[in-house]
Formats: sequence, structure tokens, C-alpha cells
Amino acid sequence: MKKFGLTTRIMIGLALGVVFGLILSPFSQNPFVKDVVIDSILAFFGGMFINLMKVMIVPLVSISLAMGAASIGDVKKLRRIGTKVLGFYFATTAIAVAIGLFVAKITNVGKGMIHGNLPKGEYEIAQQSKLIDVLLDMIPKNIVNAMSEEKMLAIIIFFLLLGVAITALGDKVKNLKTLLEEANELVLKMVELIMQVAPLGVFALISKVVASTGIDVLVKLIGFVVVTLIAFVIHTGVYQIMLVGMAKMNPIKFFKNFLNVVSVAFSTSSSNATIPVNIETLSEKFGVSEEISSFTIPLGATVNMDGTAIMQGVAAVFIANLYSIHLGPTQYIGIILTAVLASVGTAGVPGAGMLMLSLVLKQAGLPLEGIGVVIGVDRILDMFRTVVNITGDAVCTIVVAKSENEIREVNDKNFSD
Ligand code: DAS
Repeated sequence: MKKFGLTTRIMIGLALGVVFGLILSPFSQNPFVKDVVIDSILAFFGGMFINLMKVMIVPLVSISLAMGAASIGDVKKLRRIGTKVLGFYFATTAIAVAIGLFVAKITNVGKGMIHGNLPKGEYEIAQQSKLIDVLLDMIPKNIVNAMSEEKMLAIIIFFLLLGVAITALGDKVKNLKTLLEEANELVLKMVELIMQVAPLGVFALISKVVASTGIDVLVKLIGFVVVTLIAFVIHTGVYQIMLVGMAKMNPIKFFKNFLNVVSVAFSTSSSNATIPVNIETLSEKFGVSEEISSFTIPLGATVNMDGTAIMQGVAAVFIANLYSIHLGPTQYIGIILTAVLASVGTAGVPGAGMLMLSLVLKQAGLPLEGIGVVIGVDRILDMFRTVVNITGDAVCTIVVAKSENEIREVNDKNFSD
């Protein structure tokens, strides 16, 4: 039998997971199905895969960032790349939330629904992280603590600094630079080995989510889900324009060869857990130099959340309609600005975007009770918006790498997995 490539095996795991979840769903309250199948067996294999991906985040990001900064060669180039990629990140996020607001407005999502008969959910209001706190949190004061708590921005700044220092020292530390390059090869190989269990992990994660999300909740909030998904699809058009117009890359070829990263993001709902496979895929399949991606991908996983911004835009209009509150132009602009800033503070972990939604609603003067309504479908939407988030990270990285001539030719053979 033809040996399927990894991406194909992951997609098969994804498809079988959805089917198995739908089969389990009607029996999800049965004690055996719930306690043994969903909350033990599927939870174990799904959790094993997520933990294996997460354990690689800090070693890979630290080593590849330091190695990348050391090989980028000079601070000017680093500053140029940082400015470019942050410009693209904030621009695409602002466009994303505007698309979300536009689609929600023209469909009038939530109009006529009575919030009294909608599902209620538990939620906690995000720590009102003030902008100054978010900015201060980026500056590491204890790197061991930052690594153990996966404070990505603090890790990025510390290891970039380390890499630039290596550059400045030049031949005095040439062995250290070689060591970093070898350590980077090592962690990338470890990611490749871990990815062998991805089909099983993805199967377990998707089955569990599909089986445990109440279909009735989905039906009541289908309008909110569908409108958000439509906005996601429209926003991918922005990525296609960037790929064709700026990177001269065929978008079909991009999406075909990006499916394994999409599957990891979709099943884990975590941009952070997707960092290793995103960096590896951009290098292996698109020829993007790790000097660039090892900086831009961890940065994007932390500050670039286009999918989350879209959800927040749609949720704001949905909740305004639920409570018959009129949103004026200034409120729309305020939602766009807050969603862009909220994405800086949103961690690349499951459910983070829903917590930050409270900032967006508060700014727009909308009732936070609305979160208790939309949270019912958050788990499903989180999978999709995380895919949009990491796709935006990859597309901006490809565009910046192209502008720096840091994309090596990769023969098409690799493109077929
Ligand atoms: N799950 C988050 C991520 O990892 C996005 C979100 O919660 O909005 O990107």
C-alpha cells in the first residue's frame, strides 16, 4: 500500500476525528462514553500530543531565535525585519477586525434573538491588563521564570539580545555559534519525530471537541458561527493578495503545503503549540530562512491574531444586536483599535481570545454578560480562528522573507509532502 505522507495522514486523522466525534455526540452524556472514552482515552492521546508540541516551544524558540539573530548579522537588518513584520501584523489585524465588523453589520447577526433563551456559560473577565502592563511584561526580569511561564515576548527579547551579542563578539565566540546551529538542527529533528504522532493526536483532539460540544448550543448560535466563518474566509483573500502580489507565490500551492500546520493549529487551538511545526514547514516546504521565521513566527504567535480580532468584531455586533444597542462610527473605530491592541495581550493558548473579548466589549460600552452567551461555541470557533492566526503569521513571514531575499528555491518535489 502506498505510504501516505505525514500531511495526508494528519488530514485522515482530522477527518476520522470529526466522524468519530459526531458518532459519539448523541451518547456524550452516557457515563461510560463520557468518563472512559471522551474524558480518559481521547483526553489522554490529545493531551499527550499537545504536551509534546508544547515542550518544544521554549527550546526551539530560544535556540532558533538566538541562532537566527546571530546569523542575521547586524542589528540594522534585525530592526528592518522587525519593523516590516510588525507593520504587516498590525495592518492585517486591523483589516481583519474591520472585515468582521462589516460582515456582522450587513448580516445583522443576532438581530431579533432574545438573549433570555440563549445558552448561558461561565466566564471570567480578563485581568484588565493595561497597555503599560502588557508592555512591561515584555521586558524579561527573570529569564528562567519567563521560560517556565512561556512568556513568549520576554523570551523573544532575551534571546534576540543574546544573538546580537554573539554577532557583536564575532570570532571570539565562533564555537558558541556553531553549537547553536547544531542545537537548532537537533530541536527541529525532535519536532519532526514528534510530528509522527500528530495523526493520532489530531484524531483524539477533534473527536473530543466534536463529541462534547452540544449540538443544540451550536444550532442556537449558528448565525454567530457562520458569520464568523464567512469573515475568516473573506480574510484569507487578504493573504492570497499578499502571497501573489508581494511574494509572487501561488496561493493554492501555499495552502496545499501548509495543511499540516493548519491541522496542528486546528486541533490544538494554540498558536504557541503550532510555532515549531510552523517554523519547520516554512523552512522545509517554502525555503524561508530560519533566521527570519525563528523571529517572526514566535512574535506573530504572540502579537498577531487576525482570527481572534475577527471573532471579537463579529461578537461585538452580535452582542449589540442581542441587547438592541446601537453602535456608532466612533465605537466601530474603538473596537478596531482595541481588538488590535488586545491581540498583543492575547496569549497563543486555547480560549485566550474570549477572555480578551471583555476588553473590546468594555471599550465599546457593551454588556459583558454577552460573553456568557457566545462562550458556548468558543471551543469550536477557537479552532478556526487559531488557524487564521497562524496563517497570518506565516504569510507575513513569507512576504518579509521575500523582501529580504531570504527564500531559497525549494524543488516542487518537496511540495508533495
Ligand atoms: N487560541 C488562540 C491562539 O492560540 C486564539 C484565541 O483564543 O482567540 O491563537
